[in-house]
Amino acid sequence: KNRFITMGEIMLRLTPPNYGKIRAAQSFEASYGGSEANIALALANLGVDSTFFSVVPNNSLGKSAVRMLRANDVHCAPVIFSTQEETPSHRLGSYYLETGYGIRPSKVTYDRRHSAITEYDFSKVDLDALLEGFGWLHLSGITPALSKSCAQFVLRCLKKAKKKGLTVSFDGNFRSKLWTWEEARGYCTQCLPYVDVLLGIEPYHLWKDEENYGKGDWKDGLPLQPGYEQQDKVFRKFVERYPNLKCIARHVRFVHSGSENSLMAYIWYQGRTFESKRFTFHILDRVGGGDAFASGLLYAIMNHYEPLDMANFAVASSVIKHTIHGDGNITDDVESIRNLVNMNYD
Ligand code: KDG
Repeated sequence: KNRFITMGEIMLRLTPPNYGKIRAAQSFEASYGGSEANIALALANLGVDSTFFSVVPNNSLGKSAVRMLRANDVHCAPVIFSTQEETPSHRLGSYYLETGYGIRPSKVTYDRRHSAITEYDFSKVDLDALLEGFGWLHLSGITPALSKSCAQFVLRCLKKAKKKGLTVSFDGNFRSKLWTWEEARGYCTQCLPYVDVLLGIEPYHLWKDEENYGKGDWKDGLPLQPGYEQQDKVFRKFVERYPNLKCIARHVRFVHSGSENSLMAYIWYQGRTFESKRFTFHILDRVGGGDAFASGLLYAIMNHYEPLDMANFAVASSVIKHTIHGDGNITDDVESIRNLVNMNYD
């Protein structure tokens, strides 16, 4: 029943070693990442039956990306290895990550235009067949920002999944390098009626508050840090408008000095807002932290955790990811996250 499927772009990630600067790099460490792939991997690591769908070029790069997921127990049977005729640029997207250190933030440089997934004609995909047998679909606001065909496909997936009775989760995942706020807001608004579990609404927190729209404390990637009341109000507004939403989650980061930072979360579940513990820790690599949060939350919902425990588990999952190099939350088991949740922590 909990068979899980997600769809999105997987990319080659190139990172200068030892927190180096790209401008001085003489070598790059290669790994693979992409929000939805990260979630598929994290859930598989926790023992969930997890499937990934994407389009990659049928060359060594595409095959290596998929092999990495397979090595992490992700099912990749639906992945399309496209031919050069189907995707003329025949590229696997990539991104360069300059890992931040202390006060110096991480920097992502995309090299993903014309990647195979953006050039593929998704009208060829039989969605009924693709989603058959799954209980849960996860999508994000990154894929629709990639191309028109991707955007159409994501909406088709959402509608079909609802029709077939799957639980649908959606992470807003705003990427300012791919589209504008207005575009993202317009598109995501169309998705909301089909969503059960909503994440990544940080940049969208003023969606309904037209008067303040775009003027909030969200600036240059720094999130507004809401208190309980304020967050509860935002959640209520969302649910009033979209009563289909069963859970809304908000991952909040507080940046302290140096590499110290704290994370906590608010989740809306069964008509109430719950506030998680707050974890303070040092960051090793924060890329993929939001995906680890999402996968932790999804896991907790799938396993019927109590709402407060869901919020704590999701944050703890993200905290662990922040201590691991690479996008993927390579956790040993559920226990390692539970231990962190149960730790007497301040
Ligand atoms: O959440 C992590 C992602 O940002 C990273 O894997 C790259 O998917 C990516 C994107 O589009 O930013």
